[in-house]
Amino acid sequence: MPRIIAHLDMDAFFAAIEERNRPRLRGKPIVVGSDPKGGIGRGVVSTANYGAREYGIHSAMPISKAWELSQKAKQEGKSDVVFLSTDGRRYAETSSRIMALIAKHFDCIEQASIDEFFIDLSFLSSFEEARKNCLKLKGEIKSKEKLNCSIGIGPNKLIAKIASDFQKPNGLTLIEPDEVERFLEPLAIRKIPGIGPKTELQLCKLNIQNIKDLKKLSINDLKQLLGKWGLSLYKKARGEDDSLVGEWNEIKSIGEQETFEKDTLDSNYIYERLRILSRDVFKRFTHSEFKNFRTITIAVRMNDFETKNRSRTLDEPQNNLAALEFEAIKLLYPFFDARENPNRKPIRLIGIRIEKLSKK
Ligand code: TTP
Ligand code: MG
Repeated sequence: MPRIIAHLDMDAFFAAIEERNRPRLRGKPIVVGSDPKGGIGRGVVSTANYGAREYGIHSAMPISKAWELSQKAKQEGKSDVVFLSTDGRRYAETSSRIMALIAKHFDCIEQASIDEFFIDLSFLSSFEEARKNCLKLKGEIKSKEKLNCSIGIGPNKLIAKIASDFQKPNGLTLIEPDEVERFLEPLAIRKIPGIGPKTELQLCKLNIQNIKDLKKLSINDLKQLLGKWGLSLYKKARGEDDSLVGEWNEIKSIGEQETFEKDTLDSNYIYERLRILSRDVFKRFTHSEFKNFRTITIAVRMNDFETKNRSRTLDEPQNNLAALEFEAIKLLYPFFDARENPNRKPIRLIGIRIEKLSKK
């Protein structure tokens, strides 16, 4: 019996919630993210709705760039972009309500991020039944939450996830086992979860653009090129994935980051910001289901965007703020001298996160 797995991903999630809550914004291009400050703002875009995406604006783009694109569109006589700040609490509340709604109908679910969910539908008799159930679920989310989502259905989590992205927004894509190969081969390698800009570049150099090209590499080629990740990629290119719903992407870290108003090497200021971020992270940790953490990681981005992550894993699990602050500050020291920052580049952003979280 083949498994039947669905992946549900909300459309333009943060922006769609804002649009729903403020009827005056209906139909307008919306960007949710940092304050653009008339073009000199320094953060990034969290998300853009589909109207704003038509202007070329997308997640993780510098907010100043999004501003520039919005001004260009305005000059061309197109609608003005509405810029909004993020309201994490409201998005998390909506996310939990959606989770509860899915859980009312299905037992085996995994929340993979704030706006995506896997559902194991193998108990249904056919893919056709799965499609009907998913259409019903989409309808229910629409009527209760006034939000659209896209769903992919396939024989495993990998195919379901790639399929949910295939006809966004408001799509439903069903890939049966005998269609997997034909579905995957023409797709760009970037569509495989886990292939980021780095792997993409490495493969691009070998003239590999789509999944069909990728399948020309043997297990050994891929192992040599990418190590252990190469082995897993070999399977993914063939649409294979045995992981169970509930196994992927459990919350693995809790983190916060901040882009400074001005690039700086003022150590007092940076230590103070790190302390505040540590407290925010700790607060989220104490409200989470986790009892301990073992790894502390800081991220430091310089003015030229060079970014370094530095981690320390403790021998014993910890649960107190002092340990978090102490380790974070130790990791930060070397960025004020030649060890981590020989050219004394000013710092643009710092981040801190805790990992290896445990519930006991
Ligand atoms: P996504 O599902 O990646 O994006 P989306 O829901 O906005 O758009 P779509 O799925 O229709 O393509 O991410 C879910 C939310 O997570 C998104 O609304 C905002 C947030 N997010 C960020 O804050 N930064 C990011 O870089 C990304 C990718 C998402
Ligand atoms: Mg989404």
